[in-house]
Amino acid sequence: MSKTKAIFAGLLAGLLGGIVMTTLMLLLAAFGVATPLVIIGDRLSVFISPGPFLSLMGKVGGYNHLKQLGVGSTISGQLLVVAIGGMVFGLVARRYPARLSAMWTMSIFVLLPIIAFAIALWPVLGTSYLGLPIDVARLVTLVGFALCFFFFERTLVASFQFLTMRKVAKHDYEFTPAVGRRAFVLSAIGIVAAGGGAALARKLYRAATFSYDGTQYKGRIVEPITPNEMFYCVTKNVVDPRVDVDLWHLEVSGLVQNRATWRFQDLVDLPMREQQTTLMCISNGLDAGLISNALWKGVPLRDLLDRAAPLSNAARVRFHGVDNYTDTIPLEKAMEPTTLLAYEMNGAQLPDRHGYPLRAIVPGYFGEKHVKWLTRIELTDADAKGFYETQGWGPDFIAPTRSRIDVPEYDSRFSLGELKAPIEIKGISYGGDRGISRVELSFDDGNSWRDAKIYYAGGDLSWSLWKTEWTPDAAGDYVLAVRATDGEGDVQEFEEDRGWFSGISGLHKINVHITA
Ligand SMILES: Nc1nc2c(c(=O)[nH]1)N[C@H]1C(S)=C(S)[C@@H](COP(=O)(O)O)O[C@H]1N2
Ligand SMILES: [Mo]
Repeated sequence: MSKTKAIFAGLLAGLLGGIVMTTLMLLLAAFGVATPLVIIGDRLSVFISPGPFLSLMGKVGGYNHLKQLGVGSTISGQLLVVAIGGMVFGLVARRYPARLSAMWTMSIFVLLPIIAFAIALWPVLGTSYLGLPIDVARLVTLVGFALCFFFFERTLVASFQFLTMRKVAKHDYEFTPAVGRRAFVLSAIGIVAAGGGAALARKLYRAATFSYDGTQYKGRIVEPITPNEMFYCVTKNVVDPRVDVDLWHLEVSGLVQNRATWRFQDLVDLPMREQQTTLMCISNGLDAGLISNALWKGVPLRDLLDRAAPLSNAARVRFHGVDNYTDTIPLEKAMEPTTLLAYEMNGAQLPDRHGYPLRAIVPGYFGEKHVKWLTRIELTDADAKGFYETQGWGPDFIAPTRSRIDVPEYDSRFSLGELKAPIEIKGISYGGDRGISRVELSFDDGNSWRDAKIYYAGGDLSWSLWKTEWTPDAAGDYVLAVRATDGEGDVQEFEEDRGWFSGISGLHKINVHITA
């Protein structure tokens, strides 16, 4: 067999193996099993600090595009690696035909990758989009890896042997035309497998988070309680979990005297608490809508922690989602009666995208801490860090007081001659878990202020809605600004000492143009 033929056969066999393996990964993903296609991205993203992360996101056109780019490059990278691997394999097999033995190829192409992937991806192996407990999920993920690598290895070896086998018939010709025909057969198989993969990819794309990740709630439509379908949404996932509650459980572990696991029904049977709480993403801009308010029903976390009896060195609580998202809160915050494990949202079962069957509600802390699809609560020491915290967000995760003008829109125009009534100004103010005691409006860019009317007071944990009427005296360009005072008497302002990645503070302003 010539060198060229060995390389060519290896390349083709490797590519076919890669296509079969990728299709199998997509199939596993469709069943909620974690595959390298997404968890490599999860593993890597904690190493990208917020600055580069935001600029990368800006360059590719948003979080959704970044995720697509992530999966796309993982698939391409995977195919590139197997193509090169196939060529090297071709050359080695030509030199040392004995190396084609199953023992040898299995070790190189199955065992070795399993070990390498298990080590490199260890922290994210316990991911399950079906909601399996973390330790079971880790095993299932590894079995999935093994299956994928096994199919790769068998396809590679079988295709290579098929391409390079000698004809035992009369003419012992090696390359043409037989190998051409065989290559054709293999390519056809490859195209069929790739077609199957593409169909699965389309199905997964439709189920993916691209259609709703980044949903905002703002403007004229804002009501005191955000309807579930309109509640803002942020997820790190390409495809969100759809938890099977029969497979799922909640673990309480770490620095506790009594470890425990809870079935869903046992949690629901505990004394419950219902409260309105507003959530806001740490990345929410002054004029943006990554903020919403809902009525949550659930169990105070304290009730579970009391039973678990935290050890004296426990200082933080780490929440784990089934999607391998984690975040931490101080133990004192976890013990507040308003820190909940919620299973209902606005009177309905928690929707899938908002964390079914159970999520954390941590009033006054940024959305990041309200871990969805919760499956483990771990008591840890003071140094524990969460997903975004490891990236470098924070260190402050307590929401500053924020207000937004929802009506009128930025750059609105009104003509004095046509105005039949005063202009209505409306919006929201949010004071973390401190509540809102006062809202003021300015029509001269913050030089003078006058009170607005709070027409919906949401309580300490949720936003308040306010409005006022404005009759401009003269034509001109106006800058409207809003500021609130929280329940502790602190007036909303730009906080100079708040770090770059601890959420923005300051006042929302809009331009309004008044003509004669
Ligand atoms: N398990 C899990 N929980 C999570 C996230 C996630 O990606 N996975 N995203 C967090 C972020 S960044 C925010 S802002 C809130 C958003 O909650 P919502 O989508 O229900 O509004 O959930 C948080 N909890
Ligand atoms: Mo967020």
